[in-house]
Amino acid sequence: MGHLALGPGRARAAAWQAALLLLLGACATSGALAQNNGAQNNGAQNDGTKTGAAARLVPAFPNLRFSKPVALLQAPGDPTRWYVVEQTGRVMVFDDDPAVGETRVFIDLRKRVNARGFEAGLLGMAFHPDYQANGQVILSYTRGRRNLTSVISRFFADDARQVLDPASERVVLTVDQPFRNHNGGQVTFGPDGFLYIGFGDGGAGGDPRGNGQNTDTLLGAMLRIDVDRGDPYGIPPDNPFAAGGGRPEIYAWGLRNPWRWSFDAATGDLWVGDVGQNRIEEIDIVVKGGNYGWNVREGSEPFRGGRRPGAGLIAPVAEYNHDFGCSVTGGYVYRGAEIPALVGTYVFGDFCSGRFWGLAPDGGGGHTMAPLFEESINLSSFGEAHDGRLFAVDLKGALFQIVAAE
Ligand SMILES: [Ca+2]
Repeated sequence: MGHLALGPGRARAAAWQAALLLLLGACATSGALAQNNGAQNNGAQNDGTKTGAAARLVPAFPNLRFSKPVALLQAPGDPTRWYVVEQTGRVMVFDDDPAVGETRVFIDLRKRVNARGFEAGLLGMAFHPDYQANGQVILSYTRGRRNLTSVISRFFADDARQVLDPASERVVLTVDQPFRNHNGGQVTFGPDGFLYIGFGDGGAGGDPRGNGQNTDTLLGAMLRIDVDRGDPYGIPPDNPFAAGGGRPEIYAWGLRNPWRWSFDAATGDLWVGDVGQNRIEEIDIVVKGGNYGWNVREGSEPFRGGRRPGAGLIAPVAEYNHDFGCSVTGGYVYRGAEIPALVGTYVFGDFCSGRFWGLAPDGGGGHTMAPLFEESINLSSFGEAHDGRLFAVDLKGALFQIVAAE
């Protein structure tokens, strides 16, 4: 992540869509665009129109601006409000009304968070599934001066669920970061009630310490812990290393920087956007015990002489190279009612290029990747409403909604 690609006009869209189709064709023959089980995707037959005409992006709350927003979510049981995580250290709350003109502070951690650095700061928030009853919220942030530490902490809301109390912090888990980038940082409760945590490989470039393939470190992995049992947490008994062989918190590994990810509201599938090194951005469906290849593979290709697919490494569901962006932002499988053509399609995009794609089931167990639209935003995250509406977050401060194309 790092550079801005601004101002791609709509006139260019046709050109890059055509180029993408060429890429998909090339990928299909080389196996670079493969479905989860390693079988080849029929991307070459993609005509680019299945989802390409379905949706567009519009300003969602045009009167609101935020300070480096990186997450957007609703609280369980409350469809009337939104919460925005600002990387600079606050969480803001506002009414779900396009005309809303006011936000208020849910919690201010600016003095506790180290947000100096492109990938540091307040990075994620997860409401406990029983939030309305217990007031629990998990926050994820980086702290420290010379060296960063990733912190996963529990906080408690007031009785009216209007604010989070900064003094209520109880640290759940910390991980020292050897370098300042690739901090991952999303936290989300899964449909199984366990807390999932995404951590990057520790940073620098090329994963110099081999954290991605090392199951004795929490870096380069998706974790799954039980915050309702144990002190400060418990291990789900069916975690891959619950009985030994690696860190028991690990759910899946071989990830470089799983920045944004989600559970399909209908199926529970865990979709992860894993940010690539210099060449390939990828989307994975992450399963328990899966090894997603980093740093022996970048996407579906060997990285610096690493081994070929098939040696126990799970290939991406989809990928694109850096002709089309520089840093993938994982999204959601659309389950809303307003865009029938998009239902069941996984929507994601690129932070740098502002290009959005859809991955639609191809009927044969794989997915077909097609461009959706392109906008001049720095796509930091997506947000899913309880009713399935999908939103996009621009790190520059604004929120957008994905709506049906006219
Ligand atoms: Ca991978």
